[in-house]
Amino acid sequence: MDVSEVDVTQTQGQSGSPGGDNLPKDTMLDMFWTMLLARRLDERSWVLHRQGKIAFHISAIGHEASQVGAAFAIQRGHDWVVPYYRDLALMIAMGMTPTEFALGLMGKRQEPNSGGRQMPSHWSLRRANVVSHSSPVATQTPHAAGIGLAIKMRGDDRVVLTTIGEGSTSQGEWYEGVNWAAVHALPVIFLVQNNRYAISERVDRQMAVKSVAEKACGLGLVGVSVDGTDVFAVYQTVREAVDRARRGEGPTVVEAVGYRITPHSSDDDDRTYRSREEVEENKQRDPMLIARKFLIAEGFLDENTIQEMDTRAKTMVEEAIRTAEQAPYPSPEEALGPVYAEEVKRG
Ligand SMILES: Cc1ncc(C[n+]2csc(CCOP(=O)(O)OP(=O)(O)O)c2C)c(N)n1
Ligand SMILES: [Mg+2]
Repeated sequence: MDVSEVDVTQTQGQSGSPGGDNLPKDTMLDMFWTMLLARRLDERSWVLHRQGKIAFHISAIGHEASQVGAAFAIQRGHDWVVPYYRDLALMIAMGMTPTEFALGLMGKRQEPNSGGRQMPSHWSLRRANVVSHSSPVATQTPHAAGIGLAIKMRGDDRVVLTTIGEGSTSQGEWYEGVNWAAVHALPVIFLVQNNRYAISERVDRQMAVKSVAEKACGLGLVGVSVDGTDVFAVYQTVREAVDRARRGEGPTVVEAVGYRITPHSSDDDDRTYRSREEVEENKQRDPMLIARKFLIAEGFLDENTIQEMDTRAKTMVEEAIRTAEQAPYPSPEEALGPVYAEEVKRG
C-alpha cells in the first residue's frame, strides 16, 4: 500500500460495498452482535450513572465499527492489544463478558481490569493479552512499541494492536512510539479513532494536517484512513495492516474516521461546544445503522432476527448488572497490594 493513500476521501468505506467481501456470513453476524451488545451495555451505563449508581462512564457509542472491525482483524487471544479508555466495544470483542464489564463499572473486587483499583474503562484482560494502561493519554503507544520489539526479538508471529484518539496523537509519546516502531519495522498497528473531538477541542485545533494518516508519512511508515463508521471497511483495512506486520513488513497507522455521538464522558456537557444539529446530523452515520442496513440488504438479517438479538442483548445486560450490584467491593486493605513484591524473610 502506498503512503499516497492517506487522503480520507480516497479511502472512505462504502457502506453498500464494504471491504468484508471475503468474510463468512456468520462472522459478519458475530461482528454485528458484538456491536449491538456493546451498544446496549453502553446505553445502560449512562442510565446507571444518572441514577447515581456508578461514578463514571466513558462511552464507545459511535465507535463500535472501528473497534469491532479492528478486533476481528487480529488473532484474538494470540496477538497483543494495548487499548485506551474508549474501547468498550473492543473489549467485548476481546471476550470481556458483560458481567466483567459491569463489575468494573462498579469497582467491584472481581473485576478483571484491576480488582477495583482503577477508574472504569481502564482496561486489562490478562487471558486475552490485553495490557493494562494508565490515564495520561498516549502513554500506551511506547508500551505497544516495546511489546512489538519483544515480539521481533523472540521471532514470534504475533502482532500488537494499540488504539488511541486523534487528539492524543499530538502527544510526544505517540510520536516516540510510532517512530520507534517504524525505525525497527515492528509488528504494530496503531489504530487512531478520529472522532473529531478531544473532549471539547475540535480536530483542527489539534493538528495542522488534514488527517492523522498523513502524520505517518513524516515518520516513514504506511498511513491509511478509513471510514470508521463502516465495520467491514475497518476490518479490511486493519486486516491488511495485520498481514503486513505478520510478514515482517512493519507497522501501520490506521486512522478510522467517525464521530463521538455522546459527550466525552458522563461528566461532560457537550452542549457548551457543539450544536445539537451537528450531533443529529452525524447520527445518520451511526455504525449500527450502517451495518444493519448492509446485512439486511445482503439477506443475512431481517427485522425479526434483529429484534430477537436485541432482546437477548438487553437480557444479558440486565443479568450482568444484577450480578455486579450484588458482588462485594474490595476491602480498604486491598488497596495496598499487589503493588510491590512482598519482602521475603530469610534465616
Ligand atoms: C497527558 C494527558 N493530558 C490530558 C488528559 C485529559 N484528557 C483525557 S481524555 C482527553 C481527550 C483525548 O481526546 P482523543 O485523543 O481525541 O480521544 P477521545 O476521547 O476523543 O476518544 C484529555 C485531554 C490526559 N488524560 N492525559
Ligand atoms: Mg477524539
